[in-house]
Amino acid sequence: MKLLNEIQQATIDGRAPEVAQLTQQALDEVMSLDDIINEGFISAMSIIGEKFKNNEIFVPEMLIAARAMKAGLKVLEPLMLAGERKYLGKIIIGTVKGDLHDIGKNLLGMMLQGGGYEVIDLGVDVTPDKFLAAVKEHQPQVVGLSALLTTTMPFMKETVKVLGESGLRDQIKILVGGAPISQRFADEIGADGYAADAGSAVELVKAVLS
Ligand code: B1M
Repeated sequence: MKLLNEIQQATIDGRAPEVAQLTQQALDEVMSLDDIINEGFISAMSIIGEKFKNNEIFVPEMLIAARAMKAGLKVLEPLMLAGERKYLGKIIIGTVKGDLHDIGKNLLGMMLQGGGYEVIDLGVDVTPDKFLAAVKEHQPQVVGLSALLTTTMPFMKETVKVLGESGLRDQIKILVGGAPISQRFADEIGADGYAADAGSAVELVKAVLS
């Protein structure tokens, strides 16, 4: 699809205003949110990630592409957030300690909100203690941890451990996700579930709360 290719290329090139404009055009042409996100943005980020791995681009270009993707997501946000206001449950989300990647986590938050859940987003670089304090304060049913770096995966494990030792573990379900995370890792660290993408995370939340 030509327009989705254009969104992908403009995201890779970091042309934020154009990404926003093309995203609006895609919505006007009644393209689905899933197609715009998957074929426009996420595919662009995969290409960016490959280029970075191969030393064809460096951190600034990655950052500029990320900003362009955010500009596109901003256009989609009102549609993703539209829906039920009577919440189905409360979820705390955050990117674990040492990790500053927030695009996937933000997408997760928007999809969960669109799915009818109240979302408390703790942001990035969230320490295990901060997760614990938030659980005590907000008493959610679910905690969603995101990690994009292999070097920050141990903090996901640490967070599960700290929540486990808190005496509150049986009141919450801990779900994990992010590019380097797998079901096997989730099992190893004692999480209650793993989702490969934001869409499946909403399904997973539904399943663990049912
Ligand atoms: Co970074 N980065 N980055 N980066 N970056 C990756 C992750 C990398 C794979 C690139 C590569 O080498 N190919 C690599 C990690 C390698 C590794 O650990 N194995 C990497 C690296 C090395 C780094 C730095 C160390 C680079 C450096 O400084 N030398 C540095 C680390 C900074 C830090 O965090 N301390 C760094 C920095 C950055 C930027 C700041 C420039 C920028 C982030 C901007 C931002 O987020 N605000 C950035 C970007 C953009 C990327 C890539 C290109 C794209 C990430 C992204 O946004 N993807 C990434 C390569 C890649 O992933 N292909 C890369 C799109 C997003 C929608 O997908 O986040 O995977 P994702 O989320 C998905 C799913 O994973 C899932 O749902 C989402 C949507 O469906 N999901 C969950 C995510 N969290 C979930 C939680 C759940 C459930 C599902 O809970 C229930």
